[in-house]
Amino acid sequence: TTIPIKRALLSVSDKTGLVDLARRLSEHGVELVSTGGTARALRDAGLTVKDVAELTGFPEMMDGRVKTLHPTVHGGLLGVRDDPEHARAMTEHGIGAIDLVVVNLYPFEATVAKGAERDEVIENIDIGGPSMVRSAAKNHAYVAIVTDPADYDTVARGETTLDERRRFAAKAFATTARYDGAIARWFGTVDQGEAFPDTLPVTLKRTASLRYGENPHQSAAFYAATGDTVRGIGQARQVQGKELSYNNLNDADAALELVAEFRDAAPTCVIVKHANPCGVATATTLADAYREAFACDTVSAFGGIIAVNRPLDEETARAIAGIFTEVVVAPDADEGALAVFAAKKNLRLLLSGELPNPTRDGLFAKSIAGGWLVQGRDNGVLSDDMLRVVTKRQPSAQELADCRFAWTVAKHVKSNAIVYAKDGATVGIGAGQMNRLESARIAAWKAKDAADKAGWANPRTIGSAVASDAFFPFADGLLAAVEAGATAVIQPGGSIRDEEVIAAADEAGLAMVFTGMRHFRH
Ligand code: 93A
Repeated sequence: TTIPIKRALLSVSDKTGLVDLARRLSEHGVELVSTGGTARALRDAGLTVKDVAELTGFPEMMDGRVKTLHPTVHGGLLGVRDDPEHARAMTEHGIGAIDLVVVNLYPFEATVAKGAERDEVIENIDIGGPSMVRSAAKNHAYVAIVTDPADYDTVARGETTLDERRRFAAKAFATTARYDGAIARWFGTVDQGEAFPDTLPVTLKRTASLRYGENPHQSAAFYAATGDTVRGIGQARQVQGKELSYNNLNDADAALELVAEFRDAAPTCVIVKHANPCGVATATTLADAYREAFACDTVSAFGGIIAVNRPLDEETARAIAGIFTEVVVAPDADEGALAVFAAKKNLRLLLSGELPNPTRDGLFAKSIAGGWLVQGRDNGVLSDDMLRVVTKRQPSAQELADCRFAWTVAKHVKSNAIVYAKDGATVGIGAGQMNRLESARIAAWKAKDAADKAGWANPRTIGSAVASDAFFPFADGLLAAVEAGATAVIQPGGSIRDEEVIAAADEAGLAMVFTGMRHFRH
């Protein structure tokens, strides 16, 4: 399974380490084939290299859009060497085997990040590169595909083992998946504006006449979005309790959308009041998650709207039934839970079925006087590659987990949102203030108040992680979090005073991560 490299195709945008690798390969007698810029760089370094054009009999054309997309290249990558039919086809068409491909792709993300015009971004969607990466990775039984400069050393010795080639292939597909993901996201955000049709193709159906609107002097109705794929609070089934009010539906929506962020997580409970979460927690059991969520703000939880990410069980239902609760939303409920709630005639229980996908697309509309503002759903979720530690201190694993948790909750808190979290539970939430400092102070004050009420020696913000839905424009909001005892911060970054804020964080020994994504919610 160790295969000597006889011929290598090198085609890289980022030419770091290229010459060194090529030199070592040619020392092992490897024939080098390259695309235009790569070949030039190698020749400049005094190496002998064949142009892909010589292989294919076609020049690079259409501004380089078509360079390597040719059967001579892909046949050389995909041909199964041990298959007589494949071998015959290769001989018949003069296709030579390629044993190693070294590719890194057009810098799509960097082009977007530097704020390039649309045409330049489109031109930086690499087609030929990923095609070679995928062909070679599929045929890893014979071909090594290197997409990561960290693997240059491994192949520079002139041969590869099957184990190595498998590892390279997995990396290669992960690379192209990430690459396509970035492109799809770019289309999603940039092109959404252009994708809006002149008239909106939505069909709404009145499914409820509500007693009144936000206030008793306002009339109201609910129009459900129709369609097989639509899923959300509008499609939930009420199994018991008083008629839902306008505010109930609005709050239940907020609760369900937030808990849906945790659909693949451990048991999670969300308590919402006035469309803001007042407690969110993840724990080993749903009942514990409820108790933890409740502990964040025992005052506000009264008359709250609760959503959970697991079918309701009897123990959780009993805990919830302990205080006055307006609405409970769950994917499902077992017999025991249903029996507990049946005794609470007024409590509205909504079963949603499978939780909605937080990353789904869709339109979000809000009416203003004289029209509707329509935007794509805020379906942005954190991925590891978005996180950038900007402080001297790295967050610990627990801090990072709490940062992510606080961030996800903050996405669902009205701006300006500040959320303190510790051990998978919110411990202080500041919502809807007109400046960030005040939200930070209110959240800390609420945590202190909760500690006083519970008789704890210290507020739980000590040692917590804090999330901010948008960047800190000044260091003051961050300093309020420091004062409250937070040790880790997660925020989008991007303020012109980032340096000042980072310096304040370093000074206080905080670990801070930037997400590059903002979650305003108004
Ligand atoms: O424009 S492409 O999508 N069409 C191709 O056929 C093609 N083949 C390789 N881009 C293509 N490439 C990419 O060119 C590689 O992925 C690499 O990033 C880049 C190397 O070009 P050069 O050698 O000219 O610098």
